[in-house]
Amino acid sequence: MARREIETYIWDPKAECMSEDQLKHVQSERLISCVQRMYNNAPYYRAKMDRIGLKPNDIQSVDDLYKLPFTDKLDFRDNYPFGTLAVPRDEIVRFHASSGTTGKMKVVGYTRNDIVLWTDCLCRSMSRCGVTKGDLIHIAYGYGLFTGGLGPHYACDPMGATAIPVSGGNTPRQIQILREWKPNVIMCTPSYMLHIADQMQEMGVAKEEINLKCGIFGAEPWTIEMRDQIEEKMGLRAFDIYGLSEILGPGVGCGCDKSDMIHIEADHFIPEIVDPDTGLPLPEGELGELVFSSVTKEGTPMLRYNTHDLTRLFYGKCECGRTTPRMQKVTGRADDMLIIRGVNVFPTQIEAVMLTYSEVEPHYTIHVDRVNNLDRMTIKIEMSSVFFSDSIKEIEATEHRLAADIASVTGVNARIMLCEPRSLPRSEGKIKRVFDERFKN
Ligand code: DLL
Repeated sequence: MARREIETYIWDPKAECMSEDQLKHVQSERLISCVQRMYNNAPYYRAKMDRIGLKPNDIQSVDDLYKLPFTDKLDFRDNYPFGTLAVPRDEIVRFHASSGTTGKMKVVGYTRNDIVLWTDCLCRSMSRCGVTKGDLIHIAYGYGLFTGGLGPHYACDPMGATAIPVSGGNTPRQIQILREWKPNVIMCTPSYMLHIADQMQEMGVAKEEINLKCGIFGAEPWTIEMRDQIEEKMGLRAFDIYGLSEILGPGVGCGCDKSDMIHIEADHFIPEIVDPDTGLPLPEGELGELVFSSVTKEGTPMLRYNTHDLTRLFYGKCECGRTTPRMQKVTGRADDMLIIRGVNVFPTQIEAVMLTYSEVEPHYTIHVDRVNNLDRMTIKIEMSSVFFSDSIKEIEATEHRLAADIASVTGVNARIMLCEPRSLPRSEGKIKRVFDERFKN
């Protein structure tokens, strides 16, 4: 099926279409100034630099980035709640937070300028997906400490668009608004969009009764196959938006209408890909961990923050006209990667296989446990309601075919359990699909 055509826009051509040299110049100036600010105002980072004898003057351009020490989620844990701020607390106009290790949240502060920066980045993202003046935007990301709701909410104003702050949950009400208010843009997690699509089907609401031209989905890994399903089920054009609280929230990067990759706002967030084992920078196109330096942030700037998201970076001009670096869709997290009997397995690999089967729905959970000291992976997948009425024999045959296909892609034999339609948990936010029982006492 041909993908729906929609008109998209470049919000800020000056920033999004710079030459390589211009971008490098802007990044270098901003990096030098950020290192200086961090050294002077963020004692935890100054200590990291002192430990390796690095002075702000040692950083003269973006080529020196690799000399700087990394930061990661442990810096938030160790400096909880406000120790990562690089400005006095009373210059912060808003806090957001996401869950961190050992129950301590990663707390991020935004100054007034940070909010303007965030809004500007989201205007770039949303224009890239075809949002324009007069659009009616259904925001079903959670509002609150999570960045998904309030970030896009405030970007609607400068774009001249109208926000409907629905937040997550209460799916029948979401559908009522989609049907009666007829928003033409929706923003939520891809798994929640599928859940809404299912509920619509159950309630007998056809996609022709709603009016969505595009959906801006993110906050969790999803595949191209899942994107195609969403587009088919909802009759919209689906875009991938990426971000993390520690760096900004949504809007660190977003897809365009000409490629399957995500453009990064690299004048603000300098990306690198590093080897997960050695931490050494990897060249263009190599798979590794994504690292960002948020050089224009004031409240909580981060230098060389390791996201642990696995992806690849590509440079050069995109067909859409932008020259900003592009990252491939995130395939998973280095720390989410499952190692089953020594083999690295990503949930997205399993999802991609599953979605080629018309007998099943894209709702699944992966369970890993250990029997007689051997890892065992069980994948529960929901059957489609049409297939569910078929014979046990056919169900078993499909389970075997799925197991064989998944084994050939991942290299791991898994037990497949096809389940009744609507029997697996749904999510109104980020979905938890992996249940690893191996390391519990
Ligand atoms: O999820 C921010 C966000 C909100 C992004 C709404 C997009 C839309 P956190 O809760 O801090 O922030 O989680 C960040 O989520 O490191 C990735 O592992 C994952 N993630 C975010 N966007 C994507 C995406 C928000 N488009 C973590 N594809 C990140 C894959 C994503 N993973």
